[in-house]
Amino acid sequence: MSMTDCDIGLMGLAVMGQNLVLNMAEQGYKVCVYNRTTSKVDAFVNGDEAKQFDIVGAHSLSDLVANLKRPRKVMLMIKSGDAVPTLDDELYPQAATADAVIEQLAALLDPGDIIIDGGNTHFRDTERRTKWVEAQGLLYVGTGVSGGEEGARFGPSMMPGGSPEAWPAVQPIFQAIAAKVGAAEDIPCCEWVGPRGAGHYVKMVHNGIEYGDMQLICEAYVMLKQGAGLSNDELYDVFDSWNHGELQSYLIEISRDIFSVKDPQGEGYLLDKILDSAGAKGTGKWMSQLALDLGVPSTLVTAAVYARGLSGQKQQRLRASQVFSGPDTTLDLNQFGGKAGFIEAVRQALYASKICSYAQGFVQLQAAAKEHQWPLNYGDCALLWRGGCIIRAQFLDRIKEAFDEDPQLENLLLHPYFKDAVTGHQASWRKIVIGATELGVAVPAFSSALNYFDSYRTPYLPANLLQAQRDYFGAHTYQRTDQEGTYHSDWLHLRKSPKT
Ligand code: NBP
Repeated sequence: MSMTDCDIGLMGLAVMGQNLVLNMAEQGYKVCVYNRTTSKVDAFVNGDEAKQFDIVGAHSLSDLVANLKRPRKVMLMIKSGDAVPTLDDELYPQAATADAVIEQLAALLDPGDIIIDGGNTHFRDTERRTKWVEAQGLLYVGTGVSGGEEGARFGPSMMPGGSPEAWPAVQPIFQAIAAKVGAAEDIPCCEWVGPRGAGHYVKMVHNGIEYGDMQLICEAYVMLKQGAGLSNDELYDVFDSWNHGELQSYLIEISRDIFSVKDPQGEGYLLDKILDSAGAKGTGKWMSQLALDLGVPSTLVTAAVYARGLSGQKQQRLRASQVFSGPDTTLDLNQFGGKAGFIEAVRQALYASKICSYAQGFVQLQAAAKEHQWPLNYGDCALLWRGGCIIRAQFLDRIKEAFDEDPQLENLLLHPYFKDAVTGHQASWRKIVIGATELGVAVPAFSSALNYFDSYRTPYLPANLLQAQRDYFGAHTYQRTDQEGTYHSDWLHLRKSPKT
């Protein structure tokens, strides 16, 4: 018999769903759960952890709906997007699957009820679904959820967007389960992001920034390892000290920990036994694709996506390594003031590059907000990432302060704090990129960040020649520096006759 007293329903009892339910239950909410494979419902509800709470199992979507208080709230934590997602819905069967679930649910719900998608959904799907669900008289929330299993259980970062009228109804639950930051640990890493797909866009940018952070840390690692021959024990100490300074972050912390782990199956360290071939689930690629669409240079995430792609071409790399050899040289650490100076230079290169990466992420968010008419609050976005999620870091407080001071800040690099940091670290950053080039060690993200910085900060780029070329072969026209208007020249007739 239906009780109609559950605060929220959740469909999708895999890792994320189960842990979110336990988190909600621990916060005092009564949750009704359902899963496509219904045996998982009973297994979960009767499991050791869930048994301690008042969690109700449902064996059909209609049972799930029947158990909920009004306005009903049903959260989906189901697979969204396959391993190689594409933006084309016809080639993207999981999107169609989620659409089918949403259609079934919509038929069971009443006006004012709320469908919530907590998966890693492409924002275009969320834009489209919000409109469709609203047209059925219902409300829709597409929320980013970050922090993996641990975050879901003890406090994720949450980035909700969709129908604004849904926010007051979901806010208490979301903010109760979200990670908390601040001196009193009372500021939830969950705030309304904006209409339609805004929440999933912010989550995608979070993931893209995560790609950049991870790649930058890997480049710092390879430079310390191959440039100065640091052992895993030394790397542990370096990362531990970095984690007490301006680089303090979850990713530095877990990297430090990784350097300490011995291989449970034999001699040496586990890290040294791991194949250097990286996987990806596609959100980094989405961010790169959308940056290209917007015409904004999010080069760090793109470099990171390509770096993963090249790492995956292990057999090709092995074959090429038989054909080519890099420079036969070692780094002269004296130019950095010795080993300690070199380690500090790598740290500075990492921090300066990281600032560029975040600057790019926020520029992309600003461009997307303009295109899609989302009134985004960038300081809040930084706050949402301050705790619970993979890119959580002290540094995000500085970003929040920067956007609180100037909500229209054009580029983070222009804020005095980041300007001083990049200016102060610039010399070391250049030396590390030069050192990597001399050594023949690829640092695509360090150098991409530096190239972005140099392109951004210069009043002159060689695009005058580019425009001339375009006008020469395609009559694409150009503008002049000394006069208003649009010009085209007959370059063939104006040119100097070539020597015959
Ligand atoms: P998965 O992404 O592995 O999805 C498994 C769940 O989806 C199961 O409950 C499964 O039901 C259900 N499902 C599938 Br598959 N196809 C379905 C369909 N056609 N109809 C109904 N249900 C279907 O689980 P997860 O790793 O817990 O992630 C859940 C969501 O959260 C995903 O969108 C993911 O991208 C996102 N996310 C994950 C993480 C993370 O760290 N894992 C972090 C942040 C966000 P079944 O039991 O019947 O197969």
